[in-house]
Amino acid sequence: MSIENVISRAIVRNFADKLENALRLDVAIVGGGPSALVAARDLSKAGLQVAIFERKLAPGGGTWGGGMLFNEVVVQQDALAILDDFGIGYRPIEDSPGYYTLDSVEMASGLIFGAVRSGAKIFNAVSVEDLVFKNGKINGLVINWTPVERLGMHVDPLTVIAEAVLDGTGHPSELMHLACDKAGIKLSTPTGKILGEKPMWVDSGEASTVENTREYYPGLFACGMSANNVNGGYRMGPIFGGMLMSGRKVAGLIAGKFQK
Ligand code: 48H
Repeated sequence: MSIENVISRAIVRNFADKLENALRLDVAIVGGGPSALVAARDLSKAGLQVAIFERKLAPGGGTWGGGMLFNEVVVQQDALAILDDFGIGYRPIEDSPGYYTLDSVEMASGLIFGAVRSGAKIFNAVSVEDLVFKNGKINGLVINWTPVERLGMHVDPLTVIAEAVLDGTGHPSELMHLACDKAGIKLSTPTGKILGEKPMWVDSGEASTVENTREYYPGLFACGMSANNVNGGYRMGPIFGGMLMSGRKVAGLIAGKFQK
C-alpha cells in the first residue's frame, strides 16, 4: 500500500472510531472554553465518558486573546490549585496580594492538553445546532460541521446521545437558548428564561459565575459565562479564576448525579 493510502486510511479509521465511540456519552459538552475544559478533565478523571464539541478550529474559547489581545490573563488565589493540576505556571502581581498573572497561550494550550490527556475527546470545527429532546427529557445534541453551518449548506446533521449536557458556550448561552426557544423548556431561573448578562463588575461577576453554575433543567447544566448569562450575573473581563472554578464545580455536580 502506498504511504499516501496509509496516511489517509489511518486518519479515516481512527476518526471514525473516535466519533463512533462518542455517539453515546455520559456527558456531552458544548463549547471548549476554559470552564468546559476544566469540567471535561475533572469528569474524565471521575471515570465518565466525555466529549467536547467546539465550533472553532482551536478550542480554548476566549482564553487565547488575554485582555484586548495582550496575551496575559489574571487569576485569583482561589483558582491556583486548578492551574497546578494542569501544570500551568503563574506569577504573583506585585502589590496586589492574592492576584496572579499568566500567559494566556500557556493557559489555553495547557487546559486543552490536560482535558485530552485525561481521556476527554474534543471534536473541533463541530457546531451544536440543536438538542435531542424526547418526552420532556434532554437526550443529547445535534451536531454538524462548522463549515457547513458557515456556508449555509443544506446538509442534515448527526446526533449524539448523552445522559447530561453542559452548556459551555460562553456569553451567548447557545444551548440554553435552544432549550427555551425550541424545546419550550422553563429554566430554573426566577422567570424560567435567560435573565441576561449585566455590565462589568469584576468581584461580583467572578463570584456569580461560580454561584450560577448549576443544573437548569434535568440533565441540562451551564458553566462559565453561559451560566452567568443565564442567571443574570455581571461580566468581569480578563480574569479567569471564576471560569476555572465554575468548570470544577459543574464537574462535581454532574459526577454527583452519576453516583446516585
Ligand atoms: C459548538 C460553540 C457553540 C456551539 C459556542 O466563551 P468561552 O471562552 O467559554 P467560558 O465561559 O468558559 O469562558 C468565558 C471567557 O472566555 C470570557 O469570555 C470571559 C471571562 N469574559 C469576560 C468578559 O467580561 O467578557 O468559550 C466558549 C466556546 C467558544 O470556543 C465557542 O466557539 C464555543 O464555545 N461555542 N461550540 N457549538 N453552538 N457556541
